[in-house]
Amino acid sequence: MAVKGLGEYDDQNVFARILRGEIPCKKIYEDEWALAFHDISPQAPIHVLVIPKGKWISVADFSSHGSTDEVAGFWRVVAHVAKKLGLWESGYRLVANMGEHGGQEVPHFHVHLFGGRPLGRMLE
Ligand code: IU
Repeated sequence: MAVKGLGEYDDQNVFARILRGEIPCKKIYEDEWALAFHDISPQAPIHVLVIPKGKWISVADFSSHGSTDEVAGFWRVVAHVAKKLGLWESGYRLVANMGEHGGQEVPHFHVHLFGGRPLGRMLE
């Protein structure tokens, strides 16, 4: 079920718990800004989630409580992971679902990174 509203951050959401090490993940990369891991239900040969360390639900939180360093640090991890997975030459797709209409299920901001095959114009 998609996230209804984009209000208060829920410390018990599954990605907050993964960040705290309470739930395991197949980690690809982690630094002070972000964590990247394989999606539990991959929709492409490569399907990775990159999540910021900050308590952000959506991009709106970039401006309300994300420092420039945090925002830049997060996006650098996205680029680093794409390179690490060998996707810079072939290309890849980034998707971020926001709120109910965006189909967001986990209320901690995340970017899906899809790759490993031609993806067509859109996934859905
Ligand atoms: P969404 O953009 O919020 O809809 O994406 C959430 C993703 O998190 C989705 O692709 C799930 O397969 C994925 N996921 C996960 O990797 N590990 C988990 O424990 C849970 C969801 I719950």
